[in-house]
This record gives sequence, C-alpha cells and structure tokens, in this order.
Amino acid sequence: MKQPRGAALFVMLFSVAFVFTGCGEAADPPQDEAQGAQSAEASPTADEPEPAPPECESDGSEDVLMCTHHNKFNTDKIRFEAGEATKLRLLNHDEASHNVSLYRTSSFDRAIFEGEFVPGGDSAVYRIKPMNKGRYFFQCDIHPIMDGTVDVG
Ligand SMILES: [Cu+2]
Repeated sequence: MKQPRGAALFVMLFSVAFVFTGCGEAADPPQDEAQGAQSAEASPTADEPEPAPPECESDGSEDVLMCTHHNKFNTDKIRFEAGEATKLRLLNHDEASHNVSLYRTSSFDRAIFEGEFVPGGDSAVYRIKPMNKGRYFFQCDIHPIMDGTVDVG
C-alpha cells in the first residue's frame, strides 16, 4: 500500500512541476499578446471622430471676433486699427466664464481695458476706445494662460 501511494505522489509532484515549467516557458508570448491587445484597444478611441468645434464666424457686427472653446481663445493674435474705436465680440463656447482685458505690457500689470466677464454659453460686445499704434497684450483675467498679442496699427 505504501509504495503505490508514494508513486502516485511522485507522479502528482512531477505533473505539478511540469505544469509550472510549462507556465514558465509560456510566460513570454502571452505578454506580447497583451501588448498587442492594448494597442488594438487604443486605436478605436483614436479613430473616433471628434465633435466639430462650435462655430466662430463673424456676423459682420464687430471689428474683431474672439471665441473660446476648451478654455482657449481661437487666436493668440488680434489686430486693431490705430486711432479708431474697436468693437470686439467675445463668444464663449465654454462652461466657464471668460473675459478679454488689454494690457500695456506682457507682465499684465497695467490694464488699459478690462472686459466684463462673459458667462459660459454667452457673448458680449466690448467697445474699446481708440488706441495708439503699438503692441499690446490681452488675456482672460480668470485664466491668465489664455493670452496673446494685440497689434494696433
Ligand atoms: Cu477665461
């Protein structure tokens, strides 16, 4: 009785060892498969069509149109006519409020025009007094990373 049991145990241990060895040898290929699956998973999301950006088209009522989307202005360069009043329309396509203020320098410490804040989904027309020729700077005062230059000429 003892010997057959011992043999059976030996066979079991051997099988277990074999199974482990088998797993160890097979460990590399499944990893590659997993990587392949990951990249295959990533491409459908990359191919998904992005929703069209909201429109930013002039209706002819303003001199300069600026739009916001995803907390960015549609432009980082705007231009005014020197010595003439400027109607600047701000179209806010975000949920956050934005404004446009004009500054003398890129340190944004001397505002020469401070635009009212425009709530998300709203728009406003700013009436900016005539400015002298030169380079100025604009920013959204809530999100100073939203900035750019104003060339008056
Ligand atoms: Cu803002």
